[in-house]
Order: sequence, then C-alpha cells, then structure tokens
Amino acid sequence: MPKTIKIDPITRIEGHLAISLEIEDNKVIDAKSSGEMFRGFEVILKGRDPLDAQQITQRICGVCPVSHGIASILAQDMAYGIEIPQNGRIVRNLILGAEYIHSHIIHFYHLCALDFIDIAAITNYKGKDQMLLDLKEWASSELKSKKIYPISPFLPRYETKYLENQDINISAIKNYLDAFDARAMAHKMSAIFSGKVPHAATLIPGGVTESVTAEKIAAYKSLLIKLKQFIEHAYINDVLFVAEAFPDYFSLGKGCGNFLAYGVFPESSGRESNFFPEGVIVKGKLMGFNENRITEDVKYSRYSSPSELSPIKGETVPDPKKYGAYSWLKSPRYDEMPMEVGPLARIMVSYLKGDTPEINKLVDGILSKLGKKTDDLASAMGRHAARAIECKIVADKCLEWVEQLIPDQPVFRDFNIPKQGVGVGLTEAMRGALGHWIEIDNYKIKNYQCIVPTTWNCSPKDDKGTAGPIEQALIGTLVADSKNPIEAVRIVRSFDPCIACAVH
Ligand code: NFE
Repeated sequence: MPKTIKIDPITRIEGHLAISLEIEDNKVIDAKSSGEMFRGFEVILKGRDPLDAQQITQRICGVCPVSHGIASILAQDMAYGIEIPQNGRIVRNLILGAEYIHSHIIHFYHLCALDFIDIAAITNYKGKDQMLLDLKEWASSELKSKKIYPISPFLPRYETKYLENQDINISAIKNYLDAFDARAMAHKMSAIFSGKVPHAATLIPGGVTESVTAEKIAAYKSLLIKLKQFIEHAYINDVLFVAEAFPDYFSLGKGCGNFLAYGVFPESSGRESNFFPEGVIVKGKLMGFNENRITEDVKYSRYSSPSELSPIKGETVPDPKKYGAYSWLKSPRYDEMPMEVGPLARIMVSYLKGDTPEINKLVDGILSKLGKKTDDLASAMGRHAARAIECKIVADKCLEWVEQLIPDQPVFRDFNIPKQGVGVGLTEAMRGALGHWIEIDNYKIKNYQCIVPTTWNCSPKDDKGTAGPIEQALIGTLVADSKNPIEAVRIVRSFDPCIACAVH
C-alpha cells in the first residue's frame, strides 16, 4: 500500500515549495512539486510605463533581481531598437557576474552544505563558533531523546549519515562562516556599478547609468581577486570533498535528461556573442534553440487562462480553486518537453559545443579527479559540481571583462519609447534560462510575461501528464527512512529552487 510523505515547506530554499511523494517499498513512485503562493507581477505591470519594468520585475526576487533587471532591459533594448555601447554591455556583465558569484556561494554553503556536512563536528572547533552550541554533547544527552532542541539555527535536522571526516567537517564549517564575508564582497563588487544591492538602480535600456572610472575598475578588481581565492581554495575543494564522500549522488536525482540554455554574458553585440551559448540537449544530443518552441501548460496550475500559449501571447488569470490543479507554477515546455535549466544545463551545452576550452578543461579535470564520466554530471551531485565550476569560470571572466572597460567612455545610448513595440529578453539567471516578453501599446505595457528558471525546474505535470524536471528527479528514488527523507531534499536542493521567482 503506497504511503504519502509531504515535505512542506522544503526549508533552505527560496520561497514556499511543497513536495509530496508517493512511496511504495521505500521507492518514490510519484512526486508532486507545488509552488504555494501567487505573486501577480505580470498583472501589476499591465498599463504601466515600460521603463518601470526593470525596477518592478527586480522585486520578483531578492536573490536574482539583477537577472530580472537584465532580462527586462534586454527586452526593451529590442523593443526600442537600441544597440548599447561596449562599456554598457561590460558593466551589465560585471553586475550580473557578481550576482552569480554571490548566489552560487549562498547556495552551496548556506543552503545545501548542511545536507552533507556534520554540524556536530563543531564541538572541537574553537574559532568563530562561540555562537554555536556544543551539539555533540546535546546529541548524546537525554535532551535529544526527549526532543528538546537547543537554540540553534541548525537543528532539528534529518538524522542520517553525514560526512564522517572530522577535519573536513571543521574546515567546511569554517568556510561556511567565511562564506558570509565572501557574499558581502560579491555584493560590494556589484554595488560599485549597480548603485546598490540587492535591487540594482543603474540598469536601464540603452546600457547602464553608472559611469566608468579607473577607481571603480580598481575597486572591483581588488574585491574579485580576494573572492577568487575563496572560490578556488574553499568552494571548489569543499564540493570535491562532498562529492567524494557521497558518490551515490552521481546516480541519484538524474531528472528529465533534457537541458535548455538561452545563453548569457555577451562578449560583443548580439546573443551569438554570449560567453555561455544557447542550446538544447535532448537524449544527450545538442540541438539548436528556437524560442518559438516555448509554450506554457496550465492543466495542473491554478490559472484559468488557456494552455499551450507562447509567452508573447501569454495570459495570467489566477484561479485559486481550480479543480485538479496543485501548483501556482505554470508548466513551461520546449517542443512539448520538460527541460532542466541552470548551471548544469549551461555547462553541458558549453561542453558539448566545445567552443570554450577553459570550460571543457575544468569539467574534464574535476570528473577525472572524481573518477566520473560526463554522463554522471546529470545528477544531484553533478549540479553542485557544475555550479562550482561555473562560479570559478564567471569569476575568471569578470577579471577579463573589468580590464576591457575604458574609463570615461559612454555607458548608455539614448532612445525613444515607440508607440507600439514588442521585445524579448532572453538571458540566464543563476538558476537557469530566464525570459521576459514585453508588448507595448500606446506607450504603455500591454502585456508582460516572464518564464523563470524555477518555473521550468519545479513545474507541475503538463497537459499530457508528463512530470516536471524535479518531479522526474524524485521518481524512482529510494528513501531509506520515511521519517528522515534526506534523499528527497538533497535532490530538490541540488536544483537551487526559488519559488518566489517561479510563481512571480
Ligand atoms: Ni528568485 Fe531566480 C534565479 C530567476 S530563480 S532566484 O537565479 O529568474 O527561478
């Protein structure tokens, strides 16, 4: 007789995600991923001045606001027919690059690490741990059996096998604490050109509004060089330690096996110049990307608007009581197929294209250190490895880009908003392919639609009944102890979901 486990909410992610698992003989036979809130940004934007869009859409999220700002100004660049100056393009890359570094560090250390690292190891650590309790003593005391928990941000937790090497645990916990400083550095880097964080003030169609000076270049570089140390010596090594200690997660959480990337970080003008290229992978084969193949289904989503609309014609009509619906996320599909998006998709597309030797070299080096093959990347642990690889590559590229800035050259090109227009802004947020679609009529926003990374990854079943990527990653998983379903949360967190974004 199958039983149902509901994990609601999944903690240590952004927003409110509920996962429901049907389990038979310890195996997940069905999974439902439900986004449990509605935001309504697409409705709020209707009738507004188009220039409000890059500010309003940044409020979709506190972790990836810059990505929304960039998607919005790319859509407007297209609608207004603007070619932006080189300094403007580079500054956009530098602001977004800082956000990538910030987000990947949060994800590994502050969201995921405690799924693997044993916080009880802190008992022998006498450094920054004054704020932490002696968890080991607690764990062996009566308090634990009586379910009386110390005041700690880390407890209770699922009881399972954590990383056993105490030296690695202790150094990873130290890095967990240092990661707060690293994140602050990444935010300071961003603020040099974005004016403030988290919501950038300087992103605007036509470029950016922050001028370039030699002082700003030097300040950005000096923070980035320190951050690169953290990425190369702490982050990458900790991911390798975790990957070596939990090799079975290279065969868990494999997902739908399809990958989509729109590409990001233009290196001259146009999307063809993106450093991370666009592409679609189906059954291991790399194919060209065609944005006209994107649609959204809503059979199991709480919307009464029609299914299978392409985003430029998209509608958002909430229907909280819709019969049979179980999520506030729509189900984006490409060629009617679910697609995984995110760092793993970007790295796989780049790797298969093979145009960026530094990416292939890093991927091959890490796989050979771990004794794994490229096929093993499509897994829960592969997502962590891909994110760490990407973090290093983006930091390296930011160093190149900041050196390409020319002080006092233009960062912005003037424009007029047309009476009518249409624009598509396709980019990559840290969590994956992000698109904004704008339609302007009588100088106002007539329609605005966003398809967001976590909407792809956490989508419910589509009209044909095909499960979304996270649902597919969970189906088939063995859950050893249904009271401590650690396998499920490790798989879900490997995608780095953000439900605030996904329901927008
Ligand atoms: Ni709210 Fe976001 C990113 C976007 S996720 S974090 O990265 O867009 O779906």
